[in-house]
Amino acid sequence: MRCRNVQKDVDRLYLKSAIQLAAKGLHLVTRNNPRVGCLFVKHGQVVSRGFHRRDGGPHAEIEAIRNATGDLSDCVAYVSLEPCSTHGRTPPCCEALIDVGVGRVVVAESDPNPFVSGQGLKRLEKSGIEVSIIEIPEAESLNPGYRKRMKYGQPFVRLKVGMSVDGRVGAANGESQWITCSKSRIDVHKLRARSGAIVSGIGTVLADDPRLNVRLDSEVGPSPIRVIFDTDGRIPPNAKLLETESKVIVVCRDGVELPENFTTWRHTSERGDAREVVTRLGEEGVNEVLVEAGPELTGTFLNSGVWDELVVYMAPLVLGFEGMPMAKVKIDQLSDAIGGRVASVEQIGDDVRIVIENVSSGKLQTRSII
Ligand code: AOF
Ligand code: ZN
Repeated sequence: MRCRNVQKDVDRLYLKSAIQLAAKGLHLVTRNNPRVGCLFVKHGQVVSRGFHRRDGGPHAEIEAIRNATGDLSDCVAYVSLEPCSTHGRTPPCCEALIDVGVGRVVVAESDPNPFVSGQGLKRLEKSGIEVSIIEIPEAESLNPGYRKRMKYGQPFVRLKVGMSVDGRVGAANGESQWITCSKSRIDVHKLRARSGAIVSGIGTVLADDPRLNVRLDSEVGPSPIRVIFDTDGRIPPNAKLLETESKVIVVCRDGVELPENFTTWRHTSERGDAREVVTRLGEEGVNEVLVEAGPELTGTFLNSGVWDELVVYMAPLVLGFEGMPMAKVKIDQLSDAIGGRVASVEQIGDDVRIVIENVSSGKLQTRSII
Protein backbone atom coordinates (compact mmCIF):
# COMPACT_ATOMS: atom_id res chain seq x y z
CA MET A 1 0.00 0.00 0.00
CA ARG A 2 2.72 2.40 1.07
CA CYS A 3 4.71 1.49 -2.01
CA ARG A 4 1.74 2.26 -4.22
CA ASN A 5 1.32 5.66 -2.62
CA VAL A 6 4.97 6.47 -3.15
CA GLN A 7 4.60 5.46 -6.79
CA LYS A 8 1.60 7.77 -7.10
CA ASP A 9 3.57 10.68 -5.63
CA VAL A 10 6.39 10.05 -8.08
CA ASP A 11 3.89 9.84 -10.94
CA ARG A 12 2.35 13.11 -9.86
CA LEU A 13 5.73 14.87 -9.91
CA TYR A 14 6.56 13.61 -13.39
CA LEU A 15 3.10 14.58 -14.62
CA LYS A 16 3.63 18.08 -13.30
CA SER A 17 6.82 18.23 -15.37
CA ALA A 18 4.83 17.09 -18.41
CA ILE A 19 2.37 19.92 -17.74
CA GLN A 20 5.22 22.42 -17.51
CA LEU A 21 6.40 21.17 -20.89
CA ALA A 22 2.88 21.60 -22.29
CA ALA A 23 2.89 25.20 -21.03
CA LYS A 24 5.77 25.94 -23.41
CA GLY A 25 3.14 25.73 -26.14
CA LEU A 26 0.92 28.39 -24.57
CA HIS A 27 1.82 31.04 -27.16
CA LEU A 28 2.54 28.58 -29.96
CA VAL A 29 -0.51 26.31 -30.07
CA THR A 30 -3.08 29.03 -30.44
CA ARG A 31 -5.86 27.87 -32.72
CA ASN A 32 -7.60 24.55 -32.32
CA ASN A 33 -5.36 22.00 -30.65
CA PRO A 34 -4.63 21.47 -26.97
CA ARG A 35 -1.26 22.30 -25.44
CA VAL A 36 0.29 18.98 -24.47
CA GLY A 37 3.58 17.84 -22.94
CA CYS A 38 5.17 14.37 -22.73
CA LEU A 39 8.01 12.91 -20.72
CA PHE A 40 9.61 9.44 -20.95
CA VAL A 41 11.11 7.94 -17.80
CA LYS A 42 13.23 4.80 -17.74
CA HIS A 43 14.79 3.25 -14.62
CA GLY A 44 13.96 6.41 -12.67
CA GLN A 45 15.60 8.74 -15.19
CA VAL A 46 14.01 11.18 -17.61
CA VAL A 47 15.19 9.95 -21.00
CA SER A 48 13.26 12.26 -23.31
CA ARG A 49 10.84 15.20 -23.43
CA GLY A 50 8.58 16.76 -25.99
CA PHE A 51 5.70 19.18 -26.34
CA HIS A 52 3.17 20.09 -28.98
CA ARG A 53 4.58 23.11 -30.83
CA ARG A 54 2.00 24.03 -33.44
CA ASP A 55 -1.50 23.27 -34.61
CA GLY A 56 -1.34 20.57 -37.22
CA GLY A 57 2.24 19.65 -36.26
CA PRO A 58 3.55 16.53 -34.48
CA HIS A 59 1.92 15.83 -31.12
CA ALA A 60 3.83 15.90 -27.84
CA GLU A 61 4.39 12.12 -27.77
CA ILE A 62 5.86 12.13 -31.27
CA GLU A 63 8.16 15.03 -30.38
CA ALA A 64 9.35 13.10 -27.31
CA ILE A 65 9.91 9.92 -29.33
CA ARG A 66 11.91 11.91 -31.90
CA ASN A 67 13.97 13.56 -29.17
CA ALA A 68 14.92 10.24 -27.58
CA THR A 69 18.45 9.02 -28.14
CA GLY A 70 18.11 5.52 -26.68
CA ASP A 71 15.71 2.61 -26.56
CA LEU A 72 12.29 3.47 -25.12
CA SER A 73 11.04 -0.05 -24.45
CA ASP A 74 9.45 -0.56 -21.03
CA CYS A 75 9.72 3.11 -20.16
CA VAL A 76 6.90 5.10 -18.56
CA ALA A 77 5.26 7.82 -20.66
CA TYR A 78 3.85 10.78 -18.72
CA VAL A 79 1.48 12.79 -20.90
CA SER A 80 -0.55 15.83 -19.83
CA LEU A 81 -3.46 14.65 -22.02
CA GLU A 82 -4.72 11.22 -23.05
CA PRO A 83 -2.83 10.12 -26.20
CA CYS A 84 -4.93 10.31 -29.35
CA SER A 85 -6.29 7.21 -31.04
CA THR A 86 -7.54 8.71 -34.28
CA HIS A 87 -6.04 10.00 -37.49
CA GLY A 88 -6.38 13.78 -37.53
CA ARG A 89 -3.85 15.86 -39.40
CA THR A 90 -1.30 13.50 -37.85
CA PRO A 91 -1.39 9.72 -37.17
CA PRO A 92 -2.54 8.38 -33.77
CA CYS A 93 -0.02 8.72 -30.94
CA CYS A 94 -1.27 5.51 -29.28
CA GLU A 95 0.15 3.45 -32.12
CA ALA A 96 3.47 5.27 -31.91
CA LEU A 97 3.69 4.58 -28.15
CA ILE A 98 2.83 0.92 -28.72
CA ASP A 99 5.44 0.68 -31.50
CA VAL A 100 8.28 1.94 -29.31
CA GLY A 101 7.30 -0.54 -26.59
CA VAL A 102 6.26 1.80 -23.79
CA GLY A 103 5.44 -0.20 -20.65
CA ARG A 104 3.17 2.19 -18.79
CA VAL A 105 1.30 5.41 -19.63
CA VAL A 106 0.20 7.97 -17.03
CA VAL A 107 -2.00 10.90 -18.06
CA ALA A 108 -3.31 13.97 -16.24
CA GLU A 109 -6.68 14.03 -17.95
CA SER A 110 -8.74 12.23 -20.57
CA ASP A 111 -9.14 13.97 -23.91
CA PRO A 112 -12.42 15.95 -24.05
CA ASN A 113 -12.39 15.43 -27.83
CA PRO A 114 -15.42 13.12 -28.23
CA PHE A 115 -13.64 11.15 -30.96
CA VAL A 116 -10.78 10.32 -28.64
CA SER A 117 -12.15 10.46 -25.09
CA GLY A 118 -11.39 7.17 -23.38
CA GLN A 119 -10.55 5.48 -26.68
CA GLY A 120 -6.87 6.32 -26.46
CA LEU A 121 -6.47 4.72 -23.05
CA LYS A 122 -8.53 1.71 -24.15
CA ARG A 123 -6.35 1.18 -27.19
CA LEU A 124 -3.19 1.24 -25.05
CA GLU A 125 -4.65 -1.15 -22.48
CA LYS A 126 -5.69 -3.55 -25.20
CA SER A 127 -2.09 -3.94 -26.21
CA GLY A 128 -1.03 -4.73 -22.67
CA ILE A 129 0.14 -1.29 -21.56
CA GLU A 130 -0.76 -0.29 -17.99
CA VAL A 131 -2.57 3.04 -17.99
CA SER A 132 -3.63 5.42 -15.25
CA ILE A 133 -5.14 8.87 -14.88
CA ILE A 134 -3.97 11.12 -12.09
CA GLU A 135 -6.02 14.27 -12.26
CA ILE A 136 -4.01 17.45 -11.93
CA PRO A 137 -6.00 20.70 -12.19
CA GLU A 138 -3.18 22.62 -13.90
CA ALA A 139 -3.51 20.30 -16.92
CA GLU A 140 -7.05 21.48 -17.49
CA SER A 141 -6.29 25.13 -16.93
CA LEU A 142 -3.78 25.12 -19.76
CA ASN A 143 -6.52 24.41 -22.24
CA PRO A 144 -9.72 26.20 -21.19
CA GLY A 145 -10.71 26.95 -24.78
CA TYR A 146 -9.97 23.50 -26.14
CA ARG A 147 -11.96 21.88 -23.34
CA LYS A 148 -14.93 24.19 -23.73
CA ARG A 149 -15.03 23.88 -27.50
CA MET A 150 -14.79 20.07 -27.40
CA LYS A 151 -17.63 19.90 -24.87
CA TYR A 152 -19.97 22.65 -26.08
CA GLY A 153 -18.67 23.78 -29.48
CA GLN A 154 -17.98 27.22 -27.98
CA PRO A 155 -14.65 28.95 -27.48
CA PHE A 156 -13.44 30.37 -24.17
CA VAL A 157 -14.12 34.12 -24.15
CA ARG A 158 -11.81 36.47 -22.28
CA LEU A 159 -12.65 40.18 -21.95
CA LYS A 160 -9.79 42.57 -21.32
CA VAL A 161 -10.05 46.12 -20.02
CA GLY A 162 -7.42 48.65 -18.98
CA MET A 163 -8.90 51.21 -16.63
CA SER A 164 -8.45 53.68 -13.79
CA VAL A 165 -9.43 52.87 -10.20
CA ASP A 166 -12.74 54.59 -10.86
CA GLY A 167 -13.43 52.29 -13.79
CA ARG A 168 -12.72 54.77 -16.58
CA VAL A 169 -11.11 53.71 -19.84
CA GLY A 170 -10.62 57.22 -21.15
CA ALA A 171 -10.54 60.85 -20.03
CA ALA A 172 -13.46 63.23 -20.63
CA ASN A 173 -11.81 64.41 -23.88
CA GLY A 174 -11.67 60.83 -25.16
CA GLU A 175 -7.94 60.32 -24.63
CA SER A 176 -7.32 56.69 -23.73
CA GLN A 177 -3.69 55.87 -24.67
CA TRP A 178 -2.08 54.90 -22.35
CA ILE A 179 -3.81 54.45 -19.04
CA THR A 180 -1.99 51.27 -18.07
CA CYS A 181 1.78 50.82 -17.79
CA SER A 182 4.11 49.22 -20.36
CA LYS A 183 4.36 45.97 -18.37
CA SER A 184 0.58 45.60 -18.51
CA ARG A 185 0.69 46.16 -22.24
CA ILE A 186 3.24 43.36 -22.64
CA ASP A 187 0.96 41.17 -20.55
CA VAL A 188 -1.90 41.97 -22.94
CA HIS A 189 0.29 40.86 -25.84
CA LYS A 190 0.63 37.52 -24.04
CA LEU A 191 -3.16 37.31 -23.89
CA ARG A 192 -3.27 38.09 -27.60
CA ALA A 193 -0.59 35.50 -28.33
CA ARG A 194 -2.58 32.65 -26.78
CA SER A 195 -5.81 33.63 -28.55
CA GLY A 196 -7.09 32.32 -31.87
CA ALA A 197 -9.15 35.46 -32.43
CA ILE A 198 -9.25 39.04 -31.18
CA VAL A 199 -12.59 40.82 -31.21
CA SER A 200 -12.93 44.58 -31.27
CA GLY A 201 -15.36 47.26 -32.37
CA ILE A 202 -15.36 49.96 -35.03
CA GLY A 203 -15.30 52.64 -32.32
CA THR A 204 -11.87 51.43 -31.18
CA VAL A 205 -10.62 51.09 -34.77
CA LEU A 206 -11.64 54.68 -35.61
CA ALA A 207 -10.36 56.14 -32.34
CA ASP A 208 -7.03 54.30 -31.90
CA ASP A 209 -6.29 52.66 -35.27
CA PRO A 210 -4.87 49.61 -33.45
CA ARG A 211 -2.95 46.82 -35.20
CA LEU A 212 -4.40 44.14 -32.93
CA ASN A 213 -1.51 41.81 -33.65
CA VAL A 214 1.01 40.11 -31.37
CA ARG A 215 4.22 41.94 -30.60
CA LEU A 216 6.39 39.88 -28.27
CA ASP A 217 10.11 39.09 -28.29
CA SER A 218 9.50 35.37 -27.83
CA GLU A 219 8.38 32.92 -30.51
CA VAL A 220 4.63 32.93 -31.12
CA GLY A 221 2.15 30.88 -33.15
CA PRO A 222 0.08 32.09 -36.09
CA SER A 223 -1.42 35.55 -35.62
CA PRO A 224 -4.96 35.68 -34.30
CA ILE A 225 -7.86 36.37 -36.64
CA ARG A 226 -9.26 39.88 -36.05
CA VAL A 227 -13.01 40.28 -35.84
CA ILE A 228 -14.44 43.81 -35.97
CA PHE A 229 -18.03 44.61 -35.02
CA ASP A 230 -18.85 47.26 -37.59
CA THR A 231 -22.59 47.35 -38.29
CA ASP A 232 -22.46 50.05 -40.99
CA GLY A 233 -19.15 49.05 -42.57
CA ARG A 234 -17.26 52.19 -41.57
CA ILE A 235 -13.85 50.49 -41.43
CA PRO A 236 -11.36 52.62 -43.39
CA PRO A 237 -9.55 50.75 -46.19
CA ASN A 238 -6.25 52.07 -44.80
CA ALA A 239 -6.85 50.92 -41.20
CA LYS A 240 -3.59 49.72 -39.67
CA LEU A 241 -5.02 46.35 -38.75
CA LEU A 242 -5.31 45.59 -42.45
CA GLU A 243 -1.57 46.05 -42.88
CA THR A 244 -0.76 43.22 -40.50
CA GLU A 245 -0.88 39.52 -41.33
CA SER A 246 -3.93 37.33 -40.68
CA LYS A 247 -7.53 37.62 -41.63
CA VAL A 248 -9.84 40.51 -40.72
CA ILE A 249 -13.53 39.64 -40.43
CA VAL A 250 -16.01 42.51 -40.44
CA VAL A 251 -19.31 41.86 -38.69
CA CYS A 252 -21.77 44.15 -40.47
CA ARG A 253 -25.38 44.31 -41.47
CA ASP A 254 -26.76 42.97 -44.70
CA GLY A 255 -26.48 45.35 -47.62
CA VAL A 256 -23.33 47.14 -46.47
CA GLU A 257 -20.77 47.32 -49.27
CA LEU A 258 -17.12 46.69 -48.50
CA PRO A 259 -14.09 46.05 -50.74
CA GLU A 260 -13.75 42.44 -51.82
CA ASN A 261 -10.66 41.75 -49.74
CA PHE A 262 -12.75 41.96 -46.55
CA THR A 263 -14.28 38.81 -45.13
CA THR A 264 -17.76 39.78 -43.94
CA TRP A 265 -20.11 38.11 -41.55
CA ARG A 266 -23.57 39.57 -42.12
CA HIS A 267 -26.19 39.95 -39.46
CA THR A 268 -29.84 40.37 -40.26
CA SER A 269 -30.64 41.91 -36.88
CA GLU A 270 -29.97 45.57 -36.23
CA ARG A 271 -26.72 44.99 -34.37
CA GLY A 272 -23.98 42.38 -34.25
CA ASP A 273 -24.79 39.62 -31.78
CA ALA A 274 -21.98 38.60 -29.42
CA ARG A 275 -23.30 35.08 -28.94
CA GLU A 276 -23.71 34.49 -32.67
CA VAL A 277 -20.18 35.64 -33.44
CA VAL A 278 -18.68 33.55 -30.64
CA THR A 279 -20.57 30.48 -31.84
CA ARG A 280 -19.31 31.08 -35.35
CA LEU A 281 -15.73 31.37 -34.09
CA GLY A 282 -16.23 28.03 -32.36
CA GLU A 283 -17.31 26.56 -35.69
CA GLU A 284 -14.13 27.97 -37.22
CA GLY A 285 -12.20 25.94 -34.65
CA VAL A 286 -11.05 28.83 -32.46
CA ASN A 287 -10.28 27.76 -28.88
CA GLU A 288 -9.72 31.09 -27.12
CA VAL A 289 -11.17 34.50 -27.99
CA LEU A 290 -9.91 37.81 -26.62
CA VAL A 291 -12.28 40.78 -26.61
CA GLU A 292 -10.36 44.06 -26.57
CA ALA A 293 -12.97 46.67 -27.10
CA GLY A 294 -14.40 49.97 -25.96
CA PRO A 295 -17.37 50.51 -23.63
CA GLU A 296 -19.96 49.72 -26.28
CA LEU A 297 -18.81 46.24 -27.30
CA THR A 298 -17.49 45.32 -23.85
CA GLY A 299 -21.00 46.18 -22.64
CA THR A 300 -22.55 44.00 -25.35
CA PHE A 301 -20.44 41.03 -24.24
CA LEU A 302 -21.10 41.58 -20.54
CA ASN A 303 -24.83 41.94 -21.14
CA SER A 304 -25.02 38.85 -23.32
CA GLY A 305 -23.37 36.72 -20.63
CA VAL A 306 -21.13 35.19 -23.28
CA TRP A 307 -17.85 35.60 -21.43
CA ASP A 308 -15.80 33.33 -19.21
CA GLU A 309 -13.12 35.60 -17.87
CA LEU A 310 -12.72 39.32 -17.34
CA VAL A 311 -9.13 40.53 -17.10
CA VAL A 312 -8.90 44.00 -15.61
CA TYR A 313 -5.68 46.02 -15.63
CA MET A 314 -6.22 48.75 -13.08
CA ALA A 315 -3.93 51.77 -13.12
CA PRO A 316 -3.51 53.81 -9.92
CA LEU A 317 -5.30 56.81 -11.43
CA VAL A 318 -8.60 58.59 -11.04
CA LEU A 319 -10.06 59.84 -14.31
CA GLY A 320 -13.19 61.36 -12.92
CA PHE A 321 -16.91 61.08 -13.45
CA GLU A 322 -16.83 62.48 -16.97
CA GLY A 323 -14.32 59.89 -18.12
CA MET A 324 -15.41 57.01 -20.35
CA PRO A 325 -16.83 54.09 -18.33
CA MET A 326 -15.38 50.61 -18.99
CA ALA A 327 -18.68 49.17 -20.18
CA LYS A 328 -21.95 50.57 -21.38
CA VAL A 329 -24.28 48.50 -19.27
CA LYS A 330 -27.37 49.70 -17.48
CA ILE A 331 -27.83 48.27 -14.03
CA ASP A 332 -30.88 49.52 -12.14
CA GLN A 333 -30.45 47.66 -8.91
CA LEU A 334 -27.66 45.94 -7.10
CA SER A 335 -29.20 42.53 -7.57
CA ASP A 336 -28.84 42.95 -11.36
CA ALA A 337 -25.10 43.61 -11.17
CA ILE A 338 -22.94 41.56 -13.48
CA GLY A 339 -20.20 39.82 -11.59
CA GLY A 340 -18.06 36.80 -10.99
CA ARG A 341 -15.41 35.41 -8.70
CA VAL A 342 -11.88 36.72 -8.28
CA ALA A 343 -9.53 34.09 -9.66
CA SER A 344 -6.32 36.06 -9.11
CA VAL A 345 -4.93 39.46 -8.20
CA GLU A 346 -1.41 40.39 -9.16
CA GLN A 347 0.64 43.54 -9.35
CA ILE A 348 1.99 44.10 -12.86
CA GLY A 349 4.42 46.99 -13.00
CA ASP A 350 2.53 50.00 -11.64
CA ASP A 351 -0.88 48.38 -12.18
CA VAL A 352 -2.96 45.66 -10.59
CA ARG A 353 -4.31 42.81 -12.71
CA ILE A 354 -7.53 41.26 -11.51
CA VAL A 355 -8.84 38.11 -13.18
CA ILE A 356 -12.54 37.53 -12.65
CA GLU A 357 -14.22 34.31 -13.74
CA ASN A 358 -17.82 34.18 -14.77
CA VAL A 359 -19.34 31.59 -12.51
CA SER A 360 -22.81 31.92 -14.00
CA SER A 361 -21.87 31.09 -17.59
CA GLY A 362 -22.50 27.49 -16.58
CA LYS A 363 -20.08 26.30 -19.19
CA LEU A 364 -16.94 27.26 -17.40
CA GLN A 365 -15.68 24.11 -15.83
CA THR A 366 -12.11 25.02 -16.29
CA ARG A 367 -10.04 27.74 -14.77
CA SER A 368 -7.52 29.28 -17.07
CA ILE A 369 -4.11 30.29 -15.88
CA ILE A 370 -2.64 33.50 -17.12
C1 AOF B 1 -2.12 14.25 -28.09
N1 AOF B 1 -0.98 14.97 -28.04
O1 AOF B 1 0.18 16.79 -28.46
C2 AOF B 1 -2.05 16.70 -29.10
C3 AOF B 1 -3.23 15.92 -29.14
O2 AOF B 1 -5.32 17.14 -36.28
P1 AOF B 1 -4.36 16.58 -35.29
O3 AOF B 1 -3.63 15.37 -35.79
O4 AOF B 1 -3.42 17.59 -34.72
O5 AOF B 1 -5.22 16.02 -34.06
C4 AOF B 1 -5.85 16.89 -33.18
C5 AOF B 1 -6.41 16.11 -32.02
O6 AOF B 1 -5.35 15.37 -31.43
C6 AOF B 1 -6.94 16.98 -30.88
O7 AOF B 1 -8.30 17.28 -31.01
C7 AOF B 1 -6.68 16.09 -29.68
O8 AOF B 1 -7.71 15.10 -29.60
C8 AOF B 1 -5.40 15.45 -30.05
N2 AOF B 1 -4.32 16.37 -29.66
N3 AOF B 1 -3.21 14.74 -28.63
O9 AOF B 1 -2.14 13.14 -27.63
C9 AOF B 1 -0.89 16.18 -28.52
N4 AOF B 1 -2.00 17.93 -29.60
ZN1 ZN C 1 -1.69 12.50 -30.65
